[in-house]
Amino acid sequence: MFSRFTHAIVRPPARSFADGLTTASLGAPDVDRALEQHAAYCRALEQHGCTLTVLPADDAHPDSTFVEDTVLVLPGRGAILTRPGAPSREGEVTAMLAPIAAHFSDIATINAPGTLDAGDVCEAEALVLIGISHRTNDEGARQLAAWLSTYGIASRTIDIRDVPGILHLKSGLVALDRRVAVAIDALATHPALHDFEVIRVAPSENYAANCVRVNDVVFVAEGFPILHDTLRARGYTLVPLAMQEFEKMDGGLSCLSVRF
Ligand code: CIR
Repeated sequence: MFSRFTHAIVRPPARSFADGLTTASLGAPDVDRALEQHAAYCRALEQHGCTLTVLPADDAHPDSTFVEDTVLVLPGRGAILTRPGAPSREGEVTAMLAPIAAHFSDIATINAPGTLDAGDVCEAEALVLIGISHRTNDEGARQLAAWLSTYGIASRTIDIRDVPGILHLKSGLVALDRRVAVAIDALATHPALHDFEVIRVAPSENYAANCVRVNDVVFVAEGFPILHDTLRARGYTLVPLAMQEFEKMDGGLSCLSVRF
């Protein structure tokens, strides 16, 4: 079983949120709506067992609400601060140090020339899948794999640079446990998933692949009935959440929190 989460770090979207990076053609996000959706996400984390550390919004970094990209944590063990692949996001990492240091004593870093966005890191208990993307390079993946191995955690890489429509590995693939993954078609048959049972996401619902198990439930984006029905039929209890304003900025459910 995945460890149970008792904490999460979150950061509300900044007033500058609409100035962040995006490849989506869904229009500009409404910041007030994004704040409401973020608040509902935070309430859901609290309702399902997480005490929140809420960082102040940061207008200087429009993408700073996507905290997951800045640090990878191994609950109860260590943390590694990343080196985001987009220059405009590099400065987001500094603010994570204090909240992470409050909970972890072993804190490592990804160093140049390595780059890594933790949205490219798909955790599956004692196995971690690392996406090589336009944000995470081979050197960043190598540094992460070396650090994970010090904790006895194996890793595999998946190159997503030619997979259209996803920014990070976890935009298209998540693990619900060590044996069950949710994936878009383009990733579902990747050799790195050979020992997983893969729940395929219908192409019309690709955005919903980025769901997150939080203790006894699975957080999913609202409005994707095919995946919802599939997961419910398999016995998962779902918590659908409004994510439309974050989708406009290429953000998924997982990237709004660091959970441990
Ligand atoms: C970016 O392009 O970096 C942000 N607009 C979205 C980051 C989303 N992060 C994630 O899916 N892990």
